Order: sequence, then C-alpha cells, then structure tokens
Amino acid sequence: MAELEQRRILKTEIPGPRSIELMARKSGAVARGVGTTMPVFAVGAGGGVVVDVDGNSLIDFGSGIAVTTIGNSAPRVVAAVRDQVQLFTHTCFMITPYEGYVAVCEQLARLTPGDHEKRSALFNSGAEAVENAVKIARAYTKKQAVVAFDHAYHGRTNLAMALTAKSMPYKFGFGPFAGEVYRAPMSYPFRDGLSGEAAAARAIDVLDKQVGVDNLACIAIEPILGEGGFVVPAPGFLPALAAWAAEQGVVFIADEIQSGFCRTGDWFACDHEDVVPDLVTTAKGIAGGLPLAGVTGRAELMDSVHVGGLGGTYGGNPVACAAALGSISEMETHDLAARAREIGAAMHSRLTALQERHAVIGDLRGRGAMMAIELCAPGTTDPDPVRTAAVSAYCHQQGVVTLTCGTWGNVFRFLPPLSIPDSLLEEAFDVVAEAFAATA
Ligand code: PLZ
Repeated sequence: MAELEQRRILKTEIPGPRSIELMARKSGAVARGVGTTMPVFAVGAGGGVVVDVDGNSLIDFGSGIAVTTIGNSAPRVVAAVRDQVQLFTHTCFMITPYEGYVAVCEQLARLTPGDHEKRSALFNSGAEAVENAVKIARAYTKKQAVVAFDHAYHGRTNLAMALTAKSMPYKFGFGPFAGEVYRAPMSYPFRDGLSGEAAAARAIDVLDKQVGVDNLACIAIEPILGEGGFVVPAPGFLPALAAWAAEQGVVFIADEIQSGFCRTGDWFACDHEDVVPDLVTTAKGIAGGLPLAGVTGRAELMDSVHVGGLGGTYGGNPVACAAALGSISEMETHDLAARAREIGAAMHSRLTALQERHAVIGDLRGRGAMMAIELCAPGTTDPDPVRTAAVSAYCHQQGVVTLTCGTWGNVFRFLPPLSIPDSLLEEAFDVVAEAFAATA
C-alpha cells in the first residue's frame, strides 16, 4: 500500500455511510459479545493514522491496544512477513522446527531484564502466555497458589479471567473460575497515598497471612497496570515485592504484555526500577501486529517442565516470528525507546496544561508513550466515567481514535504508535483539549 498521508481527514460524519452498512452486516454475522470501540471499519493504517472505508483518516491514539508500537505495516515487518510467507506458512514447531522461532527466543533472552541464562516458549496470545507462565511456576515450585493484584488484567481464558480483577465485561457470567487464585492489594498512589515500601508491606502481609507462602507458587503483576488504569506503582513497590519473592522462593512473573517493547521508554517497564523478574510474559508490541506471545525466564525454571509439556499448534508461527524479528530490528534501528520518551514528554506537557484548566483531571500518570489521566469529581477520588465517555465520544467524532480503561471506566489512556509524526500528536491533543472544553 502506498504511504498514507499523515493528516486527519474527515470526509463524512463518523461513522460514514459505508461503515454504517458494515456495522449492520456485523450485527447479522458477528456475535454481539465482540464489541467495538468505534463504529468505523478500517481499510488501511500506518504512521499515525487509521483510514476507514469512507475515506476518513483518523489519528491513531490506540495502536490497536498497544500492539502496533512500531506503526502499522512497518517496512521491516512487511518485508520479513512477505519473505517468510513465500517460503512456508506453517510446519508446527513441535513437528519440524525452524530457525525463526529460535531467533526470537534468542532476542527475548537478550532484551528482557537480567543477564542470567534464559529460555523462552512462544504462544499466540497474551492470555496463553500468562497461562503458561503459571503452569511453569507451578511445575517448578510444586506449589499451587497464584496471586494477582487489584485492578489486574491478564486475559480472557479461564485461568487468565481468574487472575483478572474486573467483573464487567471480562468475567461477568463466565464462572466458575480456576481455583487457587488469590488477590493482593496493588500500589495505587493516587488512591492510597502509600509509599512503595508501605504498599509492598501491605501486599506481602496478605501473601503471608491469607495465602501462606508455603502454598504460593507465583505472583503475577503488571509493572504498570494496563486495562486497570495505567497505574504506575509507587517507586520501591516492585523492587520490594521482587526481593520478597526471591527470598521466599516464590516465582515473580512480570506481565509486560501491554508495557513491553519500548512502549514505556525502555525495553520493559521493569527496567525503570531495575527489577529482574523470574518470568516475563510478552505479546502485543512484540510482532508489529501479528499474533505472537512469549514466556521468558530463568533457564532452570523454564527447563523444569518435562519435554512435551509446553506447546500448541500455532505457537511461534513462522510468519509471526519473522514479523517479530522485523519488529525488533525496527525498534533498534530507530531507537524507538528514545522516541517513546520524546512522545511521553510531549504528552506530559500537553496533559499538564489540560489538568491546570480542568479540575476533573484528578491524576496524570504513566511512563513514556503509555500515559493516562484519571477523571474524578473535582478535589475527590470519586470516579467520573460519564465525563470520560463524553470526552472520548467527542474525540471519536472528530477523528481521533482514543481508548479508555480503569476499574471504574474513568481513565483516558494515550497509546500512540511511536511512528506518529509530532504534528499529528499535537493535532490530536488539540482535539482532546476541545473535547474537554466542549463537555464541561
Ligand atoms: N496481559 C497486561 O494488557 C491484553 C485486552 C483487550 P491477549 N490487554 C488488552 C480486551 O478487551 O480483550 C492483555 C494485557 C496484559 C494480558 C493480556 C491478554 O492478552 O493477547 O488479549 O490475550
């Protein structure tokens, strides 16, 4: 596809007539449970825009939920996928393996936190990676209890749902859930005002007294909450938890599915505090939009599973692996971690100005190009999901793809692709500012 013009273009109302037609077809063919954030159908995307069937060019502030970090159809991904697809599309790594899978695991060993000996296994989705990380931790420790945190999101499969905190829409009506899953309090500076050390002590007390360390196989944590509201734990929280886990022989799993691969201005969110997890789950940004996920961890832990104990028909599909290698090369060549920091600084200054004008913005937080504002009744922490939805709807109508998140649906999150030009970034924030003014 020819390079897309990097401009916001509104040719019709949003949604336009062809999207409306397609939405009607969707209702007749696609299960209702599969919702959409915007009622527009895409035909192209790249740089910082998504183009719809009516010729509208929308500014992308979502990256397909933190997936197309390097931009849609990035040149190295397109080339790598095209080459691979002409050679072979699938043999199944468990039948006749291929080099791409091994090469991705070598890259994961190199890039994930810590310079210890590592091994990886590849899967199709984030949820599958999380499930496998828990399987591996249980096999290694021969213990069963698993701890997740308040506001956590780890996926939609049964065990991942059990680990996920929020009922509607993720868990509602879908139980019973996997057993031996416990929940600990997360550090949420805006709401609990605790230091990292104090929040860690509070969580550790739950692990110790309510779960019992002798039962505890692993704790799984997002180093920055994703769906739960882009909460950055207070400094010291993650290091204290990781140190406690290491002392107690509990496997520390960092779910970097949303925060990984340059999004936060470093390779992984754990890198900001030099936290070295025992296991890291990755997906989303790893392969520029192709489905791929991984579990990477200490060699002795990963290799404690019997031969044949890990796998799946498509896990580490050759086309997805080629895309991942192209994607990583794109990140390194263009130093996209630095670009994420640059975008983060620009977003921070625009959002600070916005917060000064609108008391409804209670908190501004995030790292790099993973930034959010939390909307609350002025001067309180009472969530304001209604205003959040109104601001978001305004942005959508004006051609900016924005996403919300948070346990109370009152967090507005910003996840632009790192390929977005500065001009579009500024224009999208002009629209966000208008949206706040128009909905006041
Ligand atoms: N762990 C930290 O962010 C996926 C969910 C979108 P899958 N987050 C987006 C939705 O509503 O389904 C996610 C995540 C973290 C795990 C997952 C799950 O990854 O690839 O969606 O299975």
